[in-house]
Amino acid sequence: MSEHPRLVQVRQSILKRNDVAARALRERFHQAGTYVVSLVSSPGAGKTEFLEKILGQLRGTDRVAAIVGDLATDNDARRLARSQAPVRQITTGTVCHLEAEMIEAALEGWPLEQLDFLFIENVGNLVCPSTFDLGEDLRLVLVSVTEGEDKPQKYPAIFHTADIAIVTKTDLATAVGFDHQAAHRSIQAVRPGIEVFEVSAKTGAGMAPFLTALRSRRAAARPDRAPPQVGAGRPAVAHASGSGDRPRTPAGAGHEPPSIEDSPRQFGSP
Ligand SMILES: Nc1nc2c(ncn2[C@@H]2O[C@H](COP(=O)(O)OP(=O)(O)OP(=O)(O)O)[C@@H](O)[C@H]2O)c(=O)[nH]1
Ligand SMILES: [Mg+2]
Repeated sequence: MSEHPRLVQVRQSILKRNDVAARALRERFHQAGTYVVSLVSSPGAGKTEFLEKILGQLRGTDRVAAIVGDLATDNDARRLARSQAPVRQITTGTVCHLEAEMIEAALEGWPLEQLDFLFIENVGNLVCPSTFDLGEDLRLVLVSVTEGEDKPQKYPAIFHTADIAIVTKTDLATAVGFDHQAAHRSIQAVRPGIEVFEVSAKTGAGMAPFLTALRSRRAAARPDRAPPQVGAGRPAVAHASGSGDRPRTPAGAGHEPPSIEDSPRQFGSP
């Protein structure tokens, strides 16, 4: 008997296990009232830079925290911690994506109910993360102007599972001859109707409309939670949330067993 059927079975089993864990996370996030947003993109598209700006701008009014995944190093957690928000790093070793059980482990000891927003930066990869539901409410897929306009059509799976597309590094658009209309056509061809924002985390352009949309999405998903009071924001620690209205469809990417640190490195106090 060839090995192929066995491999398929193992992948299905891993994905089913992830879906069970993600469902539990989503329920937990709902109960806690925490709105959870994940960020996916190719390596270097600007997730950390964008998230650092988001954390910095939301901190004054909302209780925010972040979890960041990378194969190695805690560089991104250190960068995000400059926002003064609590941040935890997951180091995945050889695993090219985050999984729900990794998020569950990283949440250990974090009082989710004290968080308005929890952000999860996935490992930089346009393929593997699409398969794994993390229990998030909202998935952002980022594509930078330097990557070319046709990335959505080349990597459709990640766009299929995303709720909002973000075109990043717009300050470089002219220098690289970025074709905005072609990029939007490419995104809409893969995910018709998806909301798209163009931002530059470097200059701050486009951040305000995105943050307004983010708050609206949270208000719609957590109608029982009063909007946070200005000045009440405190970097409490958190668990995540998820809406469940858009399942993350497994695609069967390659996989190795997760290797999360026993105690994820944390920056900032809960
Ligand atoms: N000019 C410009 N550079 C940016 C912008 N956003 C990010 N960069 C730069 O692009 C590089 C990669 O940005 P990161 O935020 O580290 O990208 P990332 O997606 O988090 O990367 P990984 O975590 O490795 O996948 C860095 O040198 C950033 O300074 C932007 O809006 N404009
Ligand atoms: Mg990063």
